[in-house]
Amino acid sequence: MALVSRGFSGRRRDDDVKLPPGQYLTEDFPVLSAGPTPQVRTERWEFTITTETGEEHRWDWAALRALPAEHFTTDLHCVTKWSKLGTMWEGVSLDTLFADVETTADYALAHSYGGYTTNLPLEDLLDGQAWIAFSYGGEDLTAEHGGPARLLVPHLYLWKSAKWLRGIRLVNEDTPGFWEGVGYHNYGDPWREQRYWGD
Ligand SMILES: Nc1nc2c(c(=O)[nH]1)N[C@H]1C(S)=C(S)[C@@H](COP(=O)(O)O)O[C@H]1N2
Ligand SMILES: [Mo]
Repeated sequence: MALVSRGFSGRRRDDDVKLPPGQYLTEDFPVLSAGPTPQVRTERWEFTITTETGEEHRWDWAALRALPAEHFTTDLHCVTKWSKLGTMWEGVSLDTLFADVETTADYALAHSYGGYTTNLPLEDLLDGQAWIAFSYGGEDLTAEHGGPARLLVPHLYLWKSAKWLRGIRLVNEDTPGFWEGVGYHNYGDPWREQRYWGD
């Protein structure tokens, strides 16, 4: 499948493809991490959803992998202007993880092993728009790309897709995450080119 997608996109020119404004196509998969890559062993991995009332829903690695997983193909758009089309993943839909979570909160703050955070409206994590991904291109997700498991919210700029995902906290009031707090756009829609505050 890598051959098919490489051959296909290799014949395309940037202007043949509908890319979000200001983006260019790339074939490779750049690594963008704000700090060192945490080495998280699956034996010690856990993921927690904490509601606005403090209720915790927790999964260890076996519990995550026991859930129904989905194969999906999606385009990635990084705020540093590269886009990568047709990437192939496997993961658990956030709809599955939120199935038994009772909340009236409007916002979510994703947090990672290593301390990274990013905020987004809860509704952007639901309805088939977001996954905890553990496989990329048919292989276990590598640590540099967020393995053992990362958030993937491909309709927003890729900084919203927290690598080494550890938990999601539901909150009534939106609070900026790591990049949002230093000037990146609070929402980050690539099609509206929401790169920085004020865009
Ligand atoms: N935990 C964590 N997640 C993160 C980041 C990070 O530094 N730490 N960088 C973000 C940014 S800015 C981008 S563009 C993507 C890059 O993902 P990649 O390294 O797999 O290309 O991860 C996002 N998720
Ligand atoms: Mo990024």
